[in-house]
Parts: sequence; C-alpha cells; structure tokens
Amino acid sequence: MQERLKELQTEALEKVSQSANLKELNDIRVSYLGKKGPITEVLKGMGKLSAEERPMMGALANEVRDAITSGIEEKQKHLEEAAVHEKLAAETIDVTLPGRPVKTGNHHPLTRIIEEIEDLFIGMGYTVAEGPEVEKDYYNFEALNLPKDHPARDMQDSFYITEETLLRTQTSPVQARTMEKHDGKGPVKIICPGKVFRRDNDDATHSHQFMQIEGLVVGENIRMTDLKGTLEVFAKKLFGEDREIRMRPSFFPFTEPSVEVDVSCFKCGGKGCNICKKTGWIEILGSGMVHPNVLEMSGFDSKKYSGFAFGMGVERIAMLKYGVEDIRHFYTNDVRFLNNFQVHE
Ligand code: FA5
Ligand code: MG
Repeated sequence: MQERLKELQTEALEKVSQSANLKELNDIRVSYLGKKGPITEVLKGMGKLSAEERPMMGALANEVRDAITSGIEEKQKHLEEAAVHEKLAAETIDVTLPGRPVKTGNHHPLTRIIEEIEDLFIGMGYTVAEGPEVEKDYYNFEALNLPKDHPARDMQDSFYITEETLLRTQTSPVQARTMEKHDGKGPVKIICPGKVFRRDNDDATHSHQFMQIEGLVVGENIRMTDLKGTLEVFAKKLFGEDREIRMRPSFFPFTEPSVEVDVSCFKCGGKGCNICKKTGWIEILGSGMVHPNVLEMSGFDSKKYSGFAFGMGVERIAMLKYGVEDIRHFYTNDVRFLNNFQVHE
C-alpha cells in the first residue's frame, strides 16, 4: 500500500509536469485527488491494516495528497504566468509602425478669406459687427438714402418677404444700425461680414446669394485719402504688391463721392478673357464717403462728422486670391474642390 501511494505520487507529479494547459491540469486534479480517485481507493483498504500501521499510512496518504496538491498549484501558477506572457506578446504594439493619417475637415475657403480680412482690419483697430439677414426695408434702403421710389433700388434686385422686410441685398444696413446705436457720438470703426441675397442671374462671377464684408469709419476729419490708404493696404496685403488695383468713379446713393475698386484679372493678367468679361479687371468692392443724409438719418451731425464706407464681395476676392474660375464652386461642396484648400497644421 505504501508503495502504491508513492507510485501514485510519482505518476501524478509526472503528469502534472507534462500538462500543457490549465484544463489538463484540472483533469489531473480531479482524477488523482477526487472522491473516485486512486488515493481514495487505496485508503479504502486501510481497514485491513493493523492499529499501528493505520496512522502511519494515514499520514503518508496525506503527505502524498499534499505533494500532489502543491505540485498542481505550482504548475498552475506557472501556466497562468505563461498565459499572461503569451497574451502580452500577442498584443504588443509596434511603436515603430507609421501612424494612419487622421482625416480632418478644413475651413471653407470663404471662411478663410473672411478670417484673414477680419484679422487685417482688427489689426487696424476695427471691431466686428453683425446684423440680420432678414432685414427691414428701412435699414436696407431708406436709412441709406434710398427712399421708396428711388430708381437706384433697381441696382439691386431684391427678394422681398413682406412689403417692409426683405433678404438684405448688401451688408450696408449694418452701417445704419451701428450708427444708430452710437447715438451721434463717434468714432465708429467696424467691419461686418455676412450673407446677402439678390435676384441676380448666376454666372461665373455672380451668385444670387453671396457674401460681403462691410466697413465703416465715422469720425472727425475722416477724408477720402483715408479711404484710399485703407483700401490700398488691404489690397496689397491680400493680393500681393504686384497685383494691379484701380479706383473708378462710381455711384451709390449712400456715398458721395463713390468709387469702385477693381483688381487685374488673375486669369489673363489684364488682357481680357471670359472671366473678366474681356475687361481685364474684376470688381471687388464699392466704397465712398458716407453721404451726409445717411449720417443725419442715423443721428450724426454731418457738419462735425464725416466717414467712409466700403462693401467688398468675399467670393470675388477668394476667386482672385486662389484663382477660382467659377463662383459656383464655392457652393456646390465638391470635396475635390474643397480639398485644394486643405491646411496642414
Ligand atoms: C454694394 O453692395 C454696396 N453696398 C457697396 C458699398 C458699401 C458701397 C459701402 C459704398 C459704401 P455692389 O452692388 O457693387 O455694392 O456690390 C459690392 C460687391 O459685391 C461687388 O463689388 C462685388 O464684389 C460683389 N457682388 C455684387 N453682386 C454680386 C453677385 N451677384 N455675386 C457675387 N458677388 C457680387
Ligand atoms: Mg458694383
């Protein structure tokens, strides 16, 4: 019996050391130490032993059982550690692999132009103002020296909502709104970017919805030369020193005198092509000295104050700056177009 127990111990430990995984190890535990296992079987024969032999055999049986148990425990620890190592090895991250590029969106070219122009004017002491897109006829026209039956209203075909409200045709109503808020006290120095709407036929340089940036400066002794200097700084900064600029006399009911500013065509360089309609120039903005009537209507004393204003077409500027041949590209959201403006930061 003693031998049989020793044999079982050797046999069990041998199997334990050969077991390759936790399941095998558990099977060994069940088969050797379980109720139906060979040790229990051997111990059943204890009844046949003498009173002196019995405790000795009992102690031996316990020793064998303990030896097997601790053998199993040790092996289990070993197998578990190995499993962890294996798992870690399988999950190793190769830090030397190049990363996958993350696709990000980017600012729309019009947003970029607006931000660039805003920065430029903020640098010159302007603040940014806003006004509603659905505007009162009063601010869009009347307060700008365009009474109801003024023929110049035809210059900007409008989308009316009611008789008194319309989609603003220009950002100039923000001039009137801002001056009103200032309560006759200067100085005023704002720019105002925003959407405007006109019943224009869409073509390469016209859209029925486009963006403008309005500028307004009101103060004492503001002169035409201040306007010219400001616009020159703006144009050179945006288009580069070598781009040609011209100021051309024009008419707006809310400015006197009025000028329009053209930039030489980016496509033909001034020779004349389909984009500039054979003129060699692309008009980017209207401007002038604020009409005394406009100052007075918004509560400013036109004897004390003078001012200049301008309204630039954002799309036209973006077209010139980026060489975009059709204004409609800005609105059709073709990613092949938009990806050209991807900024890698
Ligand atoms: C105006 O809208 C005046 N409010 C500008 C102004 C402001 C004059 C302050 C004096 C003082 P005009 O209608 O010319 O002016 O439009 C201004 C600019 O908007 C144009 O120079 C052009 O760049 C752009 N623009 C006009 N119509 C369209 C259109 N349909 N699509 C795209 N851009 C346009
Ligand atoms: Mg014009």
